[in-house]
Amino acid sequence: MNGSRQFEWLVILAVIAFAVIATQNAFAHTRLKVPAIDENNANHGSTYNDVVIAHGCQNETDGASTIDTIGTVVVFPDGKDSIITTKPAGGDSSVVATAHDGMLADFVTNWASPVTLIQSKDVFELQEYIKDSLGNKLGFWAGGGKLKAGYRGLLPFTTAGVVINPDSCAKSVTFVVSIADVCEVTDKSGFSNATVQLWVPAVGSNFEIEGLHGYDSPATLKVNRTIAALPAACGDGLDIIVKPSAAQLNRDLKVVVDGDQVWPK
Ligand SMILES: [Cu+2]
Repeated sequence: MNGSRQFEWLVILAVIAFAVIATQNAFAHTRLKVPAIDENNANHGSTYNDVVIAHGCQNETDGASTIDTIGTVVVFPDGKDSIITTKPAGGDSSVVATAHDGMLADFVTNWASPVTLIQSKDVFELQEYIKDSLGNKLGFWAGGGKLKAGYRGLLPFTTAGVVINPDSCAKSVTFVVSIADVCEVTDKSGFSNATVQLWVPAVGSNFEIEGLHGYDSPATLKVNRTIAALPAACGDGLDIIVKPSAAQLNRDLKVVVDGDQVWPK
């Protein structure tokens, strides 16, 4: 290999190395450890999963994620007033989703109580369910103690079996999961990259501030159709996306201890 050839190879390797690092940074957000599962009808929590807290909050001096996380709040769409959209399955990502004028039951037959906590004090001392008025477990919060900046935190839970409506054209159903990693307890006016990391879809709730790290970049759980074949009339089928309503987030994305709301203040 002559000198200029060698140089070309070095440049190519450097570009690849940079791309790998850039990609890792791009994915260094709070997400679910298992972001895609198969549909299934298991009753008592079927898929073992973790919320992965990837980094702490950012200090105001150099913007590095050096601030410890003191708690986290996780909420799934309740499926009642959720925002449902559809896209042709496997289509290119530039296709705009179509609003679905109907219920979640059109695509998922058993969505009610998606979350079961796994007891753990590995990261935080306390953990508690977030429930709707019927007692359905829509999410959870964990807090007390802290996750040191520079470490990752795994918060274990299971999701209930999800059954896709066999008569529907749904090829997959993606549930958008809203998460707040709290570094300092504030009210909304105190939300900043130094106090909270909000992984929340932009649906008009109190928890989205344009420009903050994680803006409109929520975690997701994709459930793939694997039981009933797609009806022939469906063609390639549809990918369904389910986001929580703003009203649900304003109601459910919070920490309540012994009847007192602790976060946001
Ligand atoms: Cu991030």
